[in-house]
Amino acid sequence: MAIAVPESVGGQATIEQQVDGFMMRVAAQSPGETEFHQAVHEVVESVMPLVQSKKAYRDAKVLDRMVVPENVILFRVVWTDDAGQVQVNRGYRIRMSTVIGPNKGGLRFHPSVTLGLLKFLAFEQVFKNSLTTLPLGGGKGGSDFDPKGRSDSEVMRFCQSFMTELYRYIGPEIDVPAGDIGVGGREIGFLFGQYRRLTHRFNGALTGKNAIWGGSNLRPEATGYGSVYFASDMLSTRGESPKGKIAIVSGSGNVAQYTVEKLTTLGAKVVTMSDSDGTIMDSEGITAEKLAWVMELKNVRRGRIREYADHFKGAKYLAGKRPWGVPCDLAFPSATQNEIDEDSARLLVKNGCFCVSEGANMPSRPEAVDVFLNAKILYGPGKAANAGGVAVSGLEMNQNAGCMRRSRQDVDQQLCTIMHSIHENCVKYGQENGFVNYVRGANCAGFVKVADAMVHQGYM
Ligand code: NDP
Ligand code: 2IT
Repeated sequence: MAIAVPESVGGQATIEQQVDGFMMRVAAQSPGETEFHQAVHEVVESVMPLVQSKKAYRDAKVLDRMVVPENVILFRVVWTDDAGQVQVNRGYRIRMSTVIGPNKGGLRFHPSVTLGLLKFLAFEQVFKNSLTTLPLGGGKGGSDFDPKGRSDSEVMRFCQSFMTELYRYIGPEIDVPAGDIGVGGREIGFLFGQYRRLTHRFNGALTGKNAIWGGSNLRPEATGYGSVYFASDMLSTRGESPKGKIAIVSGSGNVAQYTVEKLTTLGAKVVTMSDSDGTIMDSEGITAEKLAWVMELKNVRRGRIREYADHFKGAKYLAGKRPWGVPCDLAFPSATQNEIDEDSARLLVKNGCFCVSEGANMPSRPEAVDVFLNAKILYGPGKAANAGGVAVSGLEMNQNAGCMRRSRQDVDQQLCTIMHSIHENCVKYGQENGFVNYVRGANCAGFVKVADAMVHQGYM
């Protein structure tokens, strides 16, 4: 049956009607891509008043253009497993926007990866990258390949096959992938090796490289550290700091690990980490020594977080549970999208949590976001709070282009400066009678730069 879809969002309609009309069209154009619709809805709700107030944005149809990728690459990845069996996966790269710089964004290897999931991530990335203050466009890619339980040789063969197609589409001035879920230092190494072999070039076509072959100091730490710096900035608006606070963290991968590290250094006590099977709760706190054990468990032995509770006797393992029921002051969702639903958000607020900083991309469902905003707690959405990772990727590109290397202190200083600037921009655009709505702030601040660049560069 044909769907009646409004052609335009102009006229006398209210902002809400305009948002609904726009979303009907997006849903009709991209059926079934629920995470993409969710991400678009959140941005459109924030920016529609800006669009309606500026004729140049309406005339140039900036919003209609932003929800259609510039280009999508979908390819077959064939490889053989250790048993000699042929395996077939799907590979993707979504080139969402190049209006303020080359496409930039991570690669995700996870069985849940689909075109729609990557479109949500690529869409978010455009605004996040705009917020970093650096000249970075937006993109995202990945595969439904599941690295869990695979040997290093299987991961290498998969990465080589993946890059054998992708290499034609990337490059330092074109599109620069990096890591995300399931893609860390090991995978970037295999991907870069194959890129170099196929192109006969050593350049900055990927970020997140090892520091001994072109990577930036502090890139592994950047997302987690940045999320804590952003939380500190939010806390400082209420005369508070992480020191002495109880924090919960979800996930136990790259972002979670360095979030725990920075929080602990700043004097907070972190009492949880998790993976897709369950959560560990350690009421004595995950100290630097315990975190070093977790890093060895996850990054070297590639084990499961439940082993923490066997090793550290005071800790409990909550099988099948997420951390949100554990009382805390600060929460750092750092695992995956939609990991906080409405009930979890209510529980967090009820138990006294007053600051949420999102290391993950879109970890809170829209109803959970409403709970945080209505409770007027400090809520930093992913596209602002986790922008430190891509920001240091931007610095890595810059170091590669200039054949130079910045010190750890220098990169940390720049990361702090960038996170402060993102925070300031969110405050500038998100003020609501003394309360800062960081969702609106991040969406509007990220949007304006991209929309202005689209107007300047003509219709394309
Ligand atoms: P990792 O692969 O290193 O770690 C992911 C962690 O999240 C693991 O503990 C994993 O558990 C858990 N997880 C993944 N999927 C699920 C799921 N469906 N349900 C429950 N837990 C899950 O990834 P990163 O740490 O790099 O990424 C974490 C989040 O941060 C993602 O949302 C990513 O998009 C975002 N992000 C990452 C950046 C980066 O620089 N790496 C930058 C900005 C954002 P398990 O082992 O069981 O799968
Ligand atoms: O979601 C993200 O910002 C990332 N996965 C990092 C992207 C990057 O290019 O460093």
